[in-house]
Amino acid sequence: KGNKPIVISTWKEGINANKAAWQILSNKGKALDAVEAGVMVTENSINCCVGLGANPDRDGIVTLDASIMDENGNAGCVAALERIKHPISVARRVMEKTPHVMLVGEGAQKFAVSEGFPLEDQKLSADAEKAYSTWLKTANYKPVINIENRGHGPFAPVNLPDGSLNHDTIGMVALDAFGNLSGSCTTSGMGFKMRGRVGDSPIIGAGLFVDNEVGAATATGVGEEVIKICGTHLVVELMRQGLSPAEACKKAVERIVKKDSKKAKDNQVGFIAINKAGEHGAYCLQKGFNYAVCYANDHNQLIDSASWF
Ligand code: SD4
Repeated sequence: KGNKPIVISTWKEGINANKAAWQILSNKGKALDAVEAGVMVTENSINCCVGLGANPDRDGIVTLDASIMDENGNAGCVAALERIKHPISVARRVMEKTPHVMLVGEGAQKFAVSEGFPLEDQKLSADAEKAYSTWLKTANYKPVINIENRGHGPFAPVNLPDGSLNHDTIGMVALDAFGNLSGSCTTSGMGFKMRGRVGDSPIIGAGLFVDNEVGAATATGVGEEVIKICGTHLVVELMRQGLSPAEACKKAVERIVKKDSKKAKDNQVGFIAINKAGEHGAYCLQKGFNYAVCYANDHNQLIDSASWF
């Protein structure tokens, strides 16, 4: 009862990202190209949590994390990348053009520039500037649950030029017409994070994992919690043992709860997954997480994830 091709991605912004991915998948394109083009849409839009318009770290600097994986188990990642618009494409270049998996900070930026990526302005977007100056008043660091669905800044949702309120860190996984799986994940990380902090999104097996024999998964939410259980690797391994995507995501969330149920109550983590048959599923800690599922021209739909709490 699965679908092929299929693409799914995190949060409401996933709808727009899926459209770009579907364009490729529906024309017999590769899942790898689809997951790159898909999340580039989000990197290009002004939003709190992805791309150069996103919230900065505590020092006021936007630093970006991204990862990509193809059907052969190849992977590329960048972390703490500054002033580059499309970290997902730099991650892909790391995968395809270097003997390495991950480049960080200055070295990642240098590599991006050498590959022809333009060095963008350091300036914060107007929305991020506003959110940052509000944050500076208290300089209180506490991740806000479902921030991606509330808009800009951790305190008050702000209407964006396009009238939309929903923005996100984006993770995307896809199965193409040839039955191959790929995935991508890109983010500015937690808003107002410590300088140098890296989350789960650029870490293979944490924010993203693809195994072409079994399935693919990506994560969103408090990256520290995802890293500590090797979240998406766990989801894929659970699918290998026969669990459905939704069951596997639930088990991974359960692992987080079991470790520290008190802490889990205050955090959001969400997983989404697809398997080789094109079935999809999700699970999260707190209500309010959703994901976009697309497997036909007229089927690109936002689905509310079931939650532990
Ligand atoms: C991080 N997981 O840097 C990312 C943030 C995120 O929804 O996904 N927010 O921890």
